[in-house]
Amino acid sequence: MLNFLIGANLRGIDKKSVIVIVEFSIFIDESGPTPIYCHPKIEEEDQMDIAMKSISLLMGEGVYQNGYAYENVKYFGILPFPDINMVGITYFFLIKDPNARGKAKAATLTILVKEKDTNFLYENVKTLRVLLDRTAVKLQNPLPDNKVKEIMEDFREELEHFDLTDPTTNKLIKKMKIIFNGLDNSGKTSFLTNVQQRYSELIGITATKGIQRQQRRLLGTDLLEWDFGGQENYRTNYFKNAEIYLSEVDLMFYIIDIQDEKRIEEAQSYLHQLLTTLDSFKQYPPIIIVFHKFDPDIQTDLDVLERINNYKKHIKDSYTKWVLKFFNTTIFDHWTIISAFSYGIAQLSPNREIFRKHLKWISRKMNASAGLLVAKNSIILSDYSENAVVGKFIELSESNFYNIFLKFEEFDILNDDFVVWEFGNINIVLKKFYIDRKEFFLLLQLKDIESLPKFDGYLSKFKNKIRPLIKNYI
Ligand SMILES: Nc1nc2c(ncn2[C@@H]2O[C@H](COP(=O)(O)OP(=O)(O)OP(=O)(O)O)[C@@H](O)[C@H]2O)c(=O)[nH]1
Ligand SMILES: [Mg+2]
Repeated sequence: MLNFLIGANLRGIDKKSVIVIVEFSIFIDESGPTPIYCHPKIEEEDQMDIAMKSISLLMGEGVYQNGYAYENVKYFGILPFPDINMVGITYFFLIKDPNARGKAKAATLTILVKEKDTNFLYENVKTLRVLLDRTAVKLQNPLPDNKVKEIMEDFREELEHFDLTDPTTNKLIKKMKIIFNGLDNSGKTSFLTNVQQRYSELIGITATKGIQRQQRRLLGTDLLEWDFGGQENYRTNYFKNAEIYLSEVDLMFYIIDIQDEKRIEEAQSYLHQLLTTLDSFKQYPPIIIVFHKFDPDIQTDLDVLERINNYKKHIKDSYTKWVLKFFNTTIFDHWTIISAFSYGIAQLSPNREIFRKHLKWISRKMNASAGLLVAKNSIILSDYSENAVVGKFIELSESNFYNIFLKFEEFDILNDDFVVWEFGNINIVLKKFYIDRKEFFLLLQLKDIESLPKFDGYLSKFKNKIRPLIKNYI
């Protein structure tokens, strides 16, 4: 087995290199997942293991598209290969082939590192993704063996040049720095407190003095939340010492008090200053703009809505270097906050597309128009909906179902981890389940209940599909 080989210094591998194996595999109709190119030449059994794990991650109905728009089928994920003590970054794509079933063949390109170097993948995820994509495009047509070899060797060479990052920053627990910014009194601390559902503490919040840091563990990653007190004297200090406060940011929330019309300009100029600083550090993390204090009594106020739209447009047009997303939130509706927060966290997950793909799979099987996968602390790991209206509905109603479920549990009146609600033609299913002793919820909005008897079977497949990804959610 490979363990042995690594211990004995795998021949052909530069000891200093972090990247241990590169493999290209194809799913062949008659023989299943097949390694086509692997460097170095590890044992066949291990090559097969890599081919199987990476391809089976996404194989399934509907993948092939019958030769139609096959270029768009591209998934990317970080997965464990525990049998060989490695972690890989895998790119799943289709190769055009008129003779194959579905007129295309599934293929994967995988880069593997030792488990202890997992961080290397995360730290370089963006660059690796570009390199993988570029190579996959070259491999997307049927090619003779020597051509494949040539492309793969070029790919390896590119990786060698790039593989210079010293993985001394190895941490067993990944850390993500998430910053919360906005003017004083905009509601940052209340927002964060609300994420924790600590309603009782909302009353006692006072202005934050300087920066308040707290840490939250989510599926093996530490989220370091930095709450930046927004008073002017603190703000000045953040910019003076920007390399301390504003470096290595993985995600930023910017909170704007939508009710405080007088200070909107000031809020915009603070945002501008923050983004200019991030730009000067060449940092382009996802930015979540939160229009906060969007309380129930002003939600239908046309002036407010128009104002929000104008700000949104202005911000979108002004800052094109970042991925920006906008949310309206209020502490009077926990859900608005949890959905903004979850969206931001999902941006940190390299596996988010694969999660959605699997959620879509079970939703389709169950004839559901929408689905949500929720972690125990009510953070949404993934969502799927057939259309925006259903998406909105499920978003707005989820927390209610979830809370009723928890109440049922509290009073011990459930004899199963499973509830179905029927509202006319809508059926809501909520199921609690475990993966590696961690608790999750799946919420589905069904169009009919015909598929209910098959739910357990589908759920167990779904769990198998997401199990390897959960550990590497972020
Ligand atoms: N109406 C309304 N008030 C809110 C909401 N969220 C927070 N507030 C109130 O806004 C005030 C300021 O909230 P904080 O959370 O302390 O604001 P902050 O952004 O942390 O302020 P600094 O720490 O000074 O930067 C408090 O009185 C909160 O009760 C909301 O959604 N709606
Ligand atoms: Mg505060």
